[in-house]
Amino acid sequence: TFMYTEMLITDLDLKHRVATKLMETLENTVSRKCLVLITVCFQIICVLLLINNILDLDYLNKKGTVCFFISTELKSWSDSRQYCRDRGADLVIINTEEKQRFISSLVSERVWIGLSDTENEGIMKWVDNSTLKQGFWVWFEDEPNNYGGNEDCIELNYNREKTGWSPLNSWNDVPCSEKKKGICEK
Ligand SMILES: [Ca+2]
Ligand SMILES: [Ca+2]
Ligand SMILES: [Ca+2]
Repeated sequence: TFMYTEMLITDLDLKHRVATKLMETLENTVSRKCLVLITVCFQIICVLLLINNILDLDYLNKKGTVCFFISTELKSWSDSRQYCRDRGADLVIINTEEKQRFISSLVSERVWIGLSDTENEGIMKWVDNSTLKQGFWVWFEDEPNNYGGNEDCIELNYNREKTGWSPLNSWNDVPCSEKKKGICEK
């Protein structure tokens, strides 16, 4: 009986050890598979993000690129406009506060923008023939005043010396023959 019991215990012990070993191997295999799966998933996500970024950049390049430049010569409004057009651009159209602030930050002198009332006195039109939007007023104090009955072209006057100046009150109508640089937009 003693021998039998001992053998049985030994046998049970062996079975237990074998079972434990099997379980360990199984767990190792499963966790290794999990690790491989997670790694592969991570790589796929990385590749997808990369593709997404490239597509986004491509989209932005096609849609969002706007280029501004300042003419290098002092010219009348129409000659400044021609300067821009010769370079595939036109005088700038400022139709948002954000753009007004941005353009203001670019300049440090009086410059032409693409706005005038040459055709009909008092009706301001942009170079794309659209009428100046109501509610977007960034005129300098008491402007436009059509001073002397001869002011039909609009300058942006970045007057930093004058107290109370802000980027949002800087437009003024002046004679179109005045010579100054222009802001072009491409
Ligand atoms: Ca006029
Ligand atoms: Ca005028
Ligand atoms: Ca004026």
